[in-house]
Amino acid sequence: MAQADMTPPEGAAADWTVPQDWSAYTPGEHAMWDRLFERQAAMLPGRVVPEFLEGLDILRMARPGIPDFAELSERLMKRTGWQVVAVPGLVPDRVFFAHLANRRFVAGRFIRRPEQIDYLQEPDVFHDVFGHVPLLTHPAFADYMQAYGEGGLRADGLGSIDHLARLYWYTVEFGLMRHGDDLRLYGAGIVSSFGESVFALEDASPNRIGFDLKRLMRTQYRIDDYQQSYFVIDSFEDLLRKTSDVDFGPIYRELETESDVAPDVVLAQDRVYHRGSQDHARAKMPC
Ligand code: HBI
Ligand code: FE
Repeated sequence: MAQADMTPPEGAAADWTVPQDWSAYTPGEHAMWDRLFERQAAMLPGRVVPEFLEGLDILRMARPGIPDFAELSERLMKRTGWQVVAVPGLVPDRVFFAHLANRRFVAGRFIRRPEQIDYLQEPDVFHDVFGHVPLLTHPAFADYMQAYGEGGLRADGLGSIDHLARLYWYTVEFGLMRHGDDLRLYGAGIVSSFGESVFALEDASPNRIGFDLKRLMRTQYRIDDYQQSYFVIDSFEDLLRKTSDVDFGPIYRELETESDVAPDVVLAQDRVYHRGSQDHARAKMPC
């Protein structure tokens, strides 16, 4: 994220928010949302954590069309004090952290075009609102997201955003959770993607490794393809416990002296749920 350009774009407020302007969406845009929603709603039951489906119900997200952020915020505010605000796209890290620290989730207002249905670089309204917002109805996860924002503002002051961003990446975006003897999805980057919702749980290629805070913050990640490792938490309460009464300062200092871990590696100390073949990544490598 280029931090130099902290001036908000034309039409955005000082905190980079813009009106969602819900009435400006076209029927084609609403139809794109419905197509993406129906595909995920049909395949997630049995794959996603129950808390996600409960969040969809609480927020009445099954209704047709792109949700109105004001309506989502009204329901969210009552549950966990969160609201959803519209932004033009990726915002500078500090702006992002400040919104999270104040229980405001920033969501892109644009929706992908048909030719982008299975992959786009910037988070659109389907990734942000379908992927991220339902779990904000869960108290422990809502607290975790606010703590991440507060931690991000501190990390920015320490020059440690890159290490902290890995925590967000391997939990909020691509996290898995234990569910009895099985695993379930909860990461927004997974649940908003048809292909990765299958790959992350069922494919033999990626590693699935038990959550360990420091180990995870050493681990690099890919932004251009399915993940080569997924990390597994026991519950949102456990994730919150393991990250909230922790002084990150000493961890950041230790991380400066330790080498990064490549995305495909399994370490001796890892709690291994599945040791991946990495066939998917190998097939993608230039020969
Ligand atoms: N901006 N709109 C938006 N959405 C994000 O998820 C986001 C962002 N800016 C920065 C960012 N994420 C990450 O780089 C931080 O976790 C560091
Ligand atoms: Fe996201």
